[in-house]
Amino acid sequence: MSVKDVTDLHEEFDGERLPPGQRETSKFPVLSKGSTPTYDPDDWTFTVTGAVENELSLSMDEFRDLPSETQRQDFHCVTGWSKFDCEFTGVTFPALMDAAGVQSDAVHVMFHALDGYTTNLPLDQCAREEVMFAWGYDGDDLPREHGGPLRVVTPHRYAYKGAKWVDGVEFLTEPERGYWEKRGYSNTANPWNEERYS
Ligand SMILES: Nc1nc2c(c(=O)[nH]1)N[C@H]1C(S)=C(S)[C@@H](COP(=O)(O)O)O[C@H]1N2
Ligand SMILES: [Mo]
Repeated sequence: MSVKDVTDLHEEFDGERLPPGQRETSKFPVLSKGSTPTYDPDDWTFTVTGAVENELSLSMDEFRDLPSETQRQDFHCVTGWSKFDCEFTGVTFPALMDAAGVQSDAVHVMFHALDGYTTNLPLDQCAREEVMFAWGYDGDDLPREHGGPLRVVTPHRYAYKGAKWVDGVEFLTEPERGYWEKRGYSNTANPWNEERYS
């Protein structure tokens, strides 16, 4: 299995691999606003809505049939820890955009999750190959507490931009704010500028 290494993306932000104010951990801590939500795999559907040519409603099998890949990525939590060399397997955001056909007036994206969490990003910050919908982690299924069956990863942004338990992505024609972005975390969340709070 080939693994695409994107752990050099800090160079794009003129920063060190370890962003300022972060410390490296070998553990993978769990950070959730509440408890891990339960779900029924037979009823689970992933929806793509809003400013798209084809609104999608996919089962897990259908989702896993989309083109997928494995990437080695770093993970930066706004609370100050970074974990290097995480291997995530899943569908890249650009591959999902191809499947849905994004309309020209789409400028922003809202992610929706099973626990009611939401988070937002400008479309140009999502339309990057290292933004992934991941179901695999280090060769296994993504652990439930880390967002299984499916989560978003955003190695170019603090990890609160990556919704665990994601089950919907909504293409918007104007910006909106998600759960933490309404509660004082930075809307932009660039780790190399320490954009932690707004
Ligand atoms: N659905 C959902 N996604 C979420 C969260 C959450 O509470 N619910 N917490 C976010 C925050 S603040 C962080 S730091 C990361 C933590 O991911 P981890 O628990 O896998 O380390 O998930 C993000 N995604
Ligand atoms: Mo976080």
